[in-house]
Amino acid sequence: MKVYEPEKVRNIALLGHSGAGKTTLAETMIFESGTTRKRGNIEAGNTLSDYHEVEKEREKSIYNSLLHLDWRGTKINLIDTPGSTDFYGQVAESFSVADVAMFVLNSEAGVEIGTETFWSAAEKEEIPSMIIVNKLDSVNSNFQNTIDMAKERFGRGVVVVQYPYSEGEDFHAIIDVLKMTMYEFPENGGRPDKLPIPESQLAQAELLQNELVETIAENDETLLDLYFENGSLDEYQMTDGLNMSLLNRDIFPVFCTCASRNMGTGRVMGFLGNVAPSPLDRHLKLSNGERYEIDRDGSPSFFVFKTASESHVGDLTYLQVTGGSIKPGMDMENRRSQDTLRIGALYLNQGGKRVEVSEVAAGDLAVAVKLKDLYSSDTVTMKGEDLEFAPVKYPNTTMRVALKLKKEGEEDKLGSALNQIQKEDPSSRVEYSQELQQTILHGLGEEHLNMILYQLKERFKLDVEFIKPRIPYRETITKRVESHYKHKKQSGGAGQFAEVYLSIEPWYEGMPDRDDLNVRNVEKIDLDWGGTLVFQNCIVGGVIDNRFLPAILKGVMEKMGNGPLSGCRARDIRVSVYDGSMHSVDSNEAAFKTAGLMAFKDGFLNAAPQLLEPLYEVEIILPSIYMGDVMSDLSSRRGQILGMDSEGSIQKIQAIVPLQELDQYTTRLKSMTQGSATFTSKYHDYAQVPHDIQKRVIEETLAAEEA
Ligand SMILES: Nc1nc2c(ncn2[C@@H]2O[C@H](COP(=O)(O)OP(=O)(O)OP(=O)(O)O)[C@@H](O)[C@H]2O)c(=O)[nH]1
Ligand SMILES: [Mg+2]
Repeated sequence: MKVYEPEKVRNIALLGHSGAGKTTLAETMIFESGTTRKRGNIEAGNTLSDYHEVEKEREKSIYNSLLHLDWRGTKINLIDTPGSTDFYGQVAESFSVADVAMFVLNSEAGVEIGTETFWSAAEKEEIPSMIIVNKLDSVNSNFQNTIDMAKERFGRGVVVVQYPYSEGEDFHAIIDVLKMTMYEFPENGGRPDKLPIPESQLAQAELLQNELVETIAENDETLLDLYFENGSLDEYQMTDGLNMSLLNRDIFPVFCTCASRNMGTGRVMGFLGNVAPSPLDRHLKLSNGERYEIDRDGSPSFFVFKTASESHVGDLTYLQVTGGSIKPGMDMENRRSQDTLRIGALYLNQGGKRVEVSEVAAGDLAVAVKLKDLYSSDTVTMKGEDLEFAPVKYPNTTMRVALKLKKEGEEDKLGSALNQIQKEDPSSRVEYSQELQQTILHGLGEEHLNMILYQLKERFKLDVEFIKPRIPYRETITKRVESHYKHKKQSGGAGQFAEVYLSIEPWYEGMPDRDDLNVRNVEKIDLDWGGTLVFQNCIVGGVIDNRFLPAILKGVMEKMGNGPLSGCRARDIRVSVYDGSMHSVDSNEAAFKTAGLMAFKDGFLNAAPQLLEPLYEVEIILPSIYMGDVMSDLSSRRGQILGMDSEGSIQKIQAIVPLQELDQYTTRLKSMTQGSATFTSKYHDYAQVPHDIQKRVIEETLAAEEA
């Protein structure tokens, strides 16, 4: 296998809504380039890209996969991504290394939500983007509608390079207004005949060509001058202009394919080879925000954009070479851990198949095996160098479940399985919550979480199920009380004695000092679980020794961590110790701790205690037609609307919703909006729960404690 120089490499991410035909398109491109002899398809479960059993079973992509082909001396790397937004993590990885985002649109449906979501992301990452309109052979194909939608959503930069001569079952030819040629395909696709554009189509083709030329010229002054001088641009000038406009995201050129019948991919690959940017035209981002240019002559380095593992092979590290070239046997250093690692075998992946190579040069993508302790987003350089690339931007999780083992004794096995899953899929997150006594799994939606459950069961052979995660409620009080406790024990030898008087009140930032008490010392404690405890020493006349105050605080803190009301953590309280007594022999720290704890507990329960629940700030993006349903559902979830915003037919809602009401919300939202809405949430604050819910929660918690 030859070493491809960076100018001969194209890194392309295939993106778009589920079912648009990305995997089929990748398969067809690789076949048409002559890189493989057989063309698989989704229905037969034999594509190069969807090689995982679960992908074959479900007939859709779940993991991103790396493929490559050679088109007339240019190596085109394809990263086929899943279209479901539940697998956004997989898409995010492709953004780290893609120089072109190739959006595949289903001509039956136009711009769908997955496409829209990933388009915005590609826009943020400033990745040059192009559009393939696929499925032009399907009965309901509507090219014009697809283009209109794309222009409406993505702007004037969307320009037609190709359009179908006819669509639906009769689809067999594409008119190309850059080449001013018609490509006519044989019955079963493959290499087309190049024909002059038919008379009946000339006017339309010229109109579209003008639009293309004008858009190109608009973005380049030299070309604009030439355009005014000659009234047109030749093909080479257009190609140059296209390259620049593509790079600057001024143009999103549109091509046509019928992936399942092998029509149109040759021209797309030609465009990628001749016009699309190479890694040298683009820059990578460093973690310090600066730009980095891929350097063929520089010191060897690479960036890890994905990790996986396979049963017979072990760890797989997906990487982009960012400097020089790398070869087996080289000793390099992981910048994060500063561990030395020796490069072993290097491969080019064709989905699950691999071809071994002896060298990979800057710009290119490859897979290394058996490199230990490399994580996605790691930078690897030669010893002691100072280089660190910006990490992959994984999306925030939107849904959580608790994991429950059905068999006891498998906790360690579950722990290491979850570690492995998180390593390979950083868009999932696992935490063991001491507070909730549950293992909580966070993900991007039901499909994502179910896929993790599937892995736990099938790959790691664990008998687990999902259960409802508990809510981290908090407790507080709503009025001031005075409380007194005398701890006295006389059993056999030494006795125990401690007496304290506490004043307990709700605390808030900026509350006035107690001028009725002689405040001698104030301790403000930021609690680990959020909120504050203010502890004041207001003892007069030394009725309690100073040395016993920390013990009283200890008692209070213990009860704060295991709230008097329901066992949840307490917050935002001011406790003033203002009186008490001690005994010269029987008083000790343990006695004062108990007295403090008991006085606090009694007082708390008399101070109109209140349960608090976590609120989340959610942002929902949805097509306007579903506004009514989503809004009334939000109000049934005790949601409080903060604002609404609209952009075209897309609406944005911001609201505050209790965490308790967000259980399964991702799924509900999808079903209400036919999968067209997305949402993100982040912790906002704690607030009082309504009385009826407080009653129920306390009963439930106490019942659970008893059980
Ligand atoms: N009629 C027609 N069907 C197609 C075409 N391309 C793909 N298909 C079919 O559309 C379905 C979805 O194709 P995929 O290639 O799996 O789509 P995808 O974009 O990879 O979907 P995800 O992996 O779920 O994101 C399959 O049944 C394909 O056979 C096409 O050009 N015409
Ligand atoms: Mg796919």
